[in-house]
Amino acid sequence: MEWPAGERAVLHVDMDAFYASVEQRDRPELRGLPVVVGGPKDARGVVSAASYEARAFGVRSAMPLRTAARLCPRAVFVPVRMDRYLEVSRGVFAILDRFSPLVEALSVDEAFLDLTGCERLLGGPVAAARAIRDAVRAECGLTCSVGVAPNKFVAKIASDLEKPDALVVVPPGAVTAFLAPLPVERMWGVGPRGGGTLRAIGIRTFADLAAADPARLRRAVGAHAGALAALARGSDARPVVPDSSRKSVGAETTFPEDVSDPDALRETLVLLADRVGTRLRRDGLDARCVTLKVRYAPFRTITRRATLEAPASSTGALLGAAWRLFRERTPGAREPVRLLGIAASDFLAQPLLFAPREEARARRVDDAVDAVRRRFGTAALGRGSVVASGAVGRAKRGSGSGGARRAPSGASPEPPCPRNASSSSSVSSAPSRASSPFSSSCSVPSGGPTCRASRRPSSASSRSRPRRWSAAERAARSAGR
Ligand code: TTP
Ligand code: MG
Ligand code: MG
Repeated sequence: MEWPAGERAVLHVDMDAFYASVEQRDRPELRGLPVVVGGPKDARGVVSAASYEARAFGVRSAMPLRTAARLCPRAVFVPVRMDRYLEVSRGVFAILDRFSPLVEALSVDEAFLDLTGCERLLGGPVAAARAIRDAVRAECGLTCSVGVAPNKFVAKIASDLEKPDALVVVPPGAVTAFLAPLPVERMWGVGPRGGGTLRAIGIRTFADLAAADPARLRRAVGAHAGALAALARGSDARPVVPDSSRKSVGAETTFPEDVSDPDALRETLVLLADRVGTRLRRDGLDARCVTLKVRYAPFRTITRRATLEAPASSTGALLGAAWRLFRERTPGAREPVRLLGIAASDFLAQPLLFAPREEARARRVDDAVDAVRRRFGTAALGRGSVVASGAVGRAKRGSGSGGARRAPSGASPEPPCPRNASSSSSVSSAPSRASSPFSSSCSVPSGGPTCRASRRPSSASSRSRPRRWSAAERAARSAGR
C-alpha cells in the first residue's frame, strides 16, 4: 500500500504477551498452554504477563496471582526472569534500529518508529512494518503487533486493536473514520475508571468525545478536557524522540558506614522514593515496576523487583513497594546495609488521566509538595508526612533526615538525600535499553547541593543549634501573616 507523499508515518510496535511468549519460546512444552508469569500461584504478588491462552480465562497483567489461579486452575505459573526478557528485548530493538534512526522505546516490549519519507529506502511504511514483523518472527521467534498511522496516538491504538500478531494500517485520510466508533476506554490513560466518568455524561465513543461541549467536558474531567478532545479527533503532533525514551528512573545512596537500624534504612527509602517520584511526576511518567537494590557488606548486592497493582508516580506508591520488597524479600536489616537504591521502570506510554483512588489521593499530596518545591526550592518540604499518611506505615518524624526537613537555605533541583551518605540518580535511556535499572553507565549526577553537601553527621547538637531561616521559611511565614 502506498503512503501519501510527504505525510508523517509513525509505527507502533508491541510484542505479544511478551514475558509469557518468551517463556513459551524457551520452553516448547509450554506452547499452547495457559502461562502466567509472576510467581507461584499461591504467592502474594501480581501477574506480570499472561499468555493469550490464559487470557481466554480472564487472566490479565496486574491481577493478583491467586485470582489468576482461581480463574484458570490449570495455568502454568512461572517466575519472572527479567534478565532473559531484557536480553530478548535487546534483540528486538536491534531489529527496529535497522529500520529507522528515530526509535523511541516505551518499555521493554514496545516502541515508536518514525518512518516519514522512507518510501525509496524501505518501500514505504507499510512494507517496512511487514518486514519488521517478519524479522522479529525469524530472528527472535516471537510475534508482535504493529500499528501504522500518521501519529503516535493513532499508531498506538492501531497496534493494540487486533492483537496478537496483527498489522493495522490507518492512512491519514482514514483517521477520523477509524477512531469514531471506538469506545473511550481505548484511549490511553482513560481505562475503565475514566470510561465510567465519561459515560456518566453520555460520552461513549471517540466520536462523542470529539464532539463534546468543551465546558461540560471540563467540568467532568478537569484540565485534561482539551487534550482529550484533541486526541479523540486524532490530532497528535508529538514527535518520535529517541532520547526521551527512558527505561528507568532511579536513585541510590551509599552509606559511609554500614547501617543496620531499620528506622534509618526506612528513612533513606522515603527520601529515595521521593527523589524518584519527583522526577516521574516532573516528566509525566507512570511506572509499572519498582526495583529495590540493596548492597550488603562486603559488596553483596541483590535486586528485587515488584509490579505495582496500578501504574504510579506517587512517592507513597513507590515507597510502599520498595519497603515491602525490603521487608519481605531481602534479609532486611538483619545484615548491615551499605547501599540502598530504588528504580522505577516500565513506563506507560501516556500518563494516567484517571488514576485509581489511592494513587489519585497520593498524587494530590505530591502535586502540592511539588508546587511548593517549585516555588521555594526542593529542600522546602520533607517527606515525613507522606509516610505518615500513606499506606506504608509509620514515619519517623523530627529526627534525622526522614522527618520534616527544613531548608538549609537555597534550592536544589532534587529532593534531599540522607545525611552521611553519597547519592546518585540515574536515568536509563534508549541506548541501554537492556541494562539493569541501576545501570551505572547511565548514572547522571544528581546535582543538588543538598545531596553533595550532606556529609555532616546529624547529631542532636547540630540540630539544636540556632539556625538562620531559609528563603522558603521566610516566605512561608510572611504568607501566613
Ligand atoms: P504489555 O505490552 O502491556 O503486555 P504484553 O506484552 O504481556 O501483552 P500484549 O502486548 O500482547 O497485550 O507489557 C509488556 C510486558 O511488561 C509484559 O509481558 C509484562 C510486563 N508487564 C508487567 O510486568 N506488569 C504489567 O502490569 C504490565 C501491563 C506488563
Ligand atoms: Mg506487549
Ligand atoms: Mg507493551
